[in-house]
Amino acid sequence: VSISHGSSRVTAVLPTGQSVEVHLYGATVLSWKDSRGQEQLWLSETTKLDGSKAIRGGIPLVFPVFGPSPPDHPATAQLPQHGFARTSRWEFLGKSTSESSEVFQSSRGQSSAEVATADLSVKLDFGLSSGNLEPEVRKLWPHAFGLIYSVTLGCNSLSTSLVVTNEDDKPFDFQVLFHTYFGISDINKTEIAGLDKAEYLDKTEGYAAKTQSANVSFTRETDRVYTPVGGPREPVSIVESGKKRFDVVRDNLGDVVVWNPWQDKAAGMADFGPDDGYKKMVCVEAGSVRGWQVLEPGDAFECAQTIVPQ
Ligand code: TA6
Repeated sequence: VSISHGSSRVTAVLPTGQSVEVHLYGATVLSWKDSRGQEQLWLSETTKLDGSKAIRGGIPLVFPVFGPSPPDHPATAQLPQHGFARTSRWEFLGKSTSESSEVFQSSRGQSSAEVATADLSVKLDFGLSSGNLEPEVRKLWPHAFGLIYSVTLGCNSLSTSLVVTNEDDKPFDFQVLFHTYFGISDINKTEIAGLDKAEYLDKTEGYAAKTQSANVSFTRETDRVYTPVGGPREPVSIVESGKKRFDVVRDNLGDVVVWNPWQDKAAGMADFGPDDGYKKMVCVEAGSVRGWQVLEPGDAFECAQTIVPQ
């Protein structure tokens, strides 16, 4: 496992070739490649990376509010859309590796060269707290908190997890979501499975409440907040041309947002490029965004997603 920690980016590579790259701005995963070096996420060709705007693509981290702050929630009313986590500079706290497969001892007794690669993984930890938050941001959400965001690269998976701690003397509430942009080859041949019979709010129709029947397919701008009936353990899958590409398994995250901006919205975003890039991406976002998680003083909240390529 090799780690390179440039000024703003941390990259991890497994001996089997998989790699992940995380930008310290927002602790945003920029790239996740399979053992053949094939990119599995989508990143806009015109994304900003200079801190002037959230990164468009990869896995932006949404906290403490999803979307624009709702009018009935004054505590987050002054925050930018999707909160401050994805536009703050995080600290790299370090890495840990695990080899849960048996290790073959070579005749010479050294094992590293022969380590079985079945379950090798590397976990990268990132931190953001009220203590290192920009003061003007701190004013907009004046709570004492700690965030530990972990990105775990495995031979057959990528996990992201977040631990939120309340270090204040009064409770606060929040929403959280991993805004994952999956790379696909053609949105017209892509469906989302695992949401059958799920209730959802249709953001393209004034949050109208609807129920999903069968797989989600895409023919226009799609922006929906699903609450799958099977609960977090039920995988949601990205299916392309009838073949499963990715499973997304959730831990303590009851909602799944499905988004594709389609042609006009994509063309209208300066940091979304190329304009027809909407055909090559789909956002399937594990989160807790319908309602608010309340955290009592001293308590911690943990959530995670695990993405498994099929
Ligand atoms: O996750 C879907 C969504 O809430 C859409 O409504 C759209 O706004 C998208 O997020 C991107 O938001 P952003 O602030 O990154 O442009």
